[in-house]
Amino acid sequence: MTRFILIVLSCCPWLSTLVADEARPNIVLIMADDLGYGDLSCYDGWIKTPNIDSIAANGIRFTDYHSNGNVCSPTRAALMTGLYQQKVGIPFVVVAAEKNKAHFTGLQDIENTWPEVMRAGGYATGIFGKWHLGYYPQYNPVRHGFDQFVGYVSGNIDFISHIDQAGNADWWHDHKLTSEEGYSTHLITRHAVRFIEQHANKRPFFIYVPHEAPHYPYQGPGDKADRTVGGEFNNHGSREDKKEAYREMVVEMDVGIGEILNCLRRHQITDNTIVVFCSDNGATSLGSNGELRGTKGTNFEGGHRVPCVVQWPAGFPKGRINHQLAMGMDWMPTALGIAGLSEHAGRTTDGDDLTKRIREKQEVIERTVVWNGNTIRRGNWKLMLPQKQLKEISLFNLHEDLAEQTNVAVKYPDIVKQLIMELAAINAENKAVATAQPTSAPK
Ligand SMILES: [Ca+2]
Repeated sequence: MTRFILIVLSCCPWLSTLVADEARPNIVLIMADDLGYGDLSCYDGWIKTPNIDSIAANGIRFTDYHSNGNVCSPTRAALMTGLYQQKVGIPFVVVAAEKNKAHFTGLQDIENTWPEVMRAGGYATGIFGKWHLGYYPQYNPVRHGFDQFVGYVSGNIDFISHIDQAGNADWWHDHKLTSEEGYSTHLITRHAVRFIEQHANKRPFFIYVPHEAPHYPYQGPGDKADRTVGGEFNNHGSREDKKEAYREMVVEMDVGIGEILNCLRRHQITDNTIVVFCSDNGATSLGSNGELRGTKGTNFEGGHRVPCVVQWPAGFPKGRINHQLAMGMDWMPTALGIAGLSEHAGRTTDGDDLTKRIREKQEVIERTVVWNGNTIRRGNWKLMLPQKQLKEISLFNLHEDLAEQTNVAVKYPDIVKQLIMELAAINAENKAVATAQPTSAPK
């Protein structure tokens, strides 16, 4: 029998691709926008999210997972490249207003992106939702490895009229600005499901589903549009009961995730599909970061320690809690390792392949990572230079003080000194290889 297969394979080389494809898992990467550590029911949070919880029950729930940035664009730059966002030249938010130079920045052609590698390796690739890595045509996701893009390029849009906070229409099918009726969360789900239906059991696929929820404007599925082109509006929306709107937004996203999981079941590809769900930074004060200090936009744990669950029934254990320190930039090297595409990663990634740490029960491995050039973590130690909401150099022991209430810098001067040196070294390395960004409209 084996001999027969070998003969057939040598006659028909394309068959070997098919055989290999059959073994390679599909990947569904779902990311919420501004969802906090204390929002989901599987993290003892205040919103019931049975579908996201089911991913945790079927796989792994991380307790020490972090977004690379404490705001949107940097996290996405790191996620798409496996690199620190500083190296990609996107350490700040790409803004909608043209008067700000950060409006002209975006993902440059020189980057070797995760979808580019997947596509070159035979995967069908699609993105449905928020991009936020550049406004200009050369930054469009279809120029950076995605076969298909439906969604928006700015930081947020009206969930119903799809207008960004600068008052511009922002809903795209690939390169084309389009108008499509529907609540953005529903459209994101619908297009993701359609893509899966088109490719299931034909080609392995990689889809990236960056949801808008629960970022402002706070609008539930039953609300009216607040924004009009060129009109005046409150960016956060007109609802009085914003906290309730926030809850409705998370619930609706969870329902959509249920539809994606159902679609996988319908096509009998659940077993060999990796589903990752995470957030891109911590919650604002409207949501919950649980016991963590700080919110979105700060480097306290509340700014970047976020929910993350993953399932892959054919390859990962079930129902496990994982305490390893993990980051957004780890998912690209993890996926490439599993898909057998690691050698095509381009620049050496800063992220780690998490596969072994997910599969094997082991002691937590010490790791050193940084946030935003002024915060460093090594093992349980976290050092923060003076910054937003923090006047003095601070050292926290997260093992004993997850809420970052007690600065122990004076007690451990040697650790402070070492961490400041390590932070400076990583900053220097990131700066030395950082991709240049234009300061005016790119040609
Ligand atoms: Ca965000």
